[in-house]
Amino acid sequence: MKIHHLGIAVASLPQAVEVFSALLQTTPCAEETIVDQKVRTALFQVGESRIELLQPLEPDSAVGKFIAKRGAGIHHVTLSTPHLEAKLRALEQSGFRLIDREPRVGAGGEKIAFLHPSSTAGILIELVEERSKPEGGEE
Ligand code: CMX
Repeated sequence: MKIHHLGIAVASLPQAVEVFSALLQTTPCAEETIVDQKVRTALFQVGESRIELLQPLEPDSAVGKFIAKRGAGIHHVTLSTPHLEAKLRALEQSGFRLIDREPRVGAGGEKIAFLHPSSTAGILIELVEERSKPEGGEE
């Protein structure tokens, strides 16, 4: 697997975008509201990986509750894998606790699923299905 992105919970997306734009000397490659997850996101490309800033749209949301309990900071680590369904079955067999038993659609229309932090050393892990590269071309 590869590190696809790190998700960082922030209280204010505009403020965090300003900080990370200055730090990385670039602008976000994508911004998106994910209604289902109750977040607004900004994505920065960092080498082969990415940093995803997440601002909750509501206090009663996964990211809103996280900030209230723990403050802003790293919210999840996302790993990319081929064949997500098969990976979920294998992880479940190995004793990992799945939040999503089946993949769902996440940012950018990608297939994603979360593993519960209680079975992954306290870190929320998101899995995303690796997109196949176009034949003969770069990603
Ligand atoms: N990382 C590590 N631990 C976390 C966590 C996180 N991101 N979010 C919650 N927890 C911990 C809490 O600290 C709490 O621990 P304690 O019991 O020790 O206090 C425990 O999990 C329960 O927390 P909670 O606030 O009661 O939250 P819930 O149980 O309702 O939900 C979770 C927790 C992980 C199941 C839920 O947040 C979830 O389903 N997350 C997956 C979806 C998601 O995070 N979406 C936002 C990102 C969307 C995107 O990137 O597109």
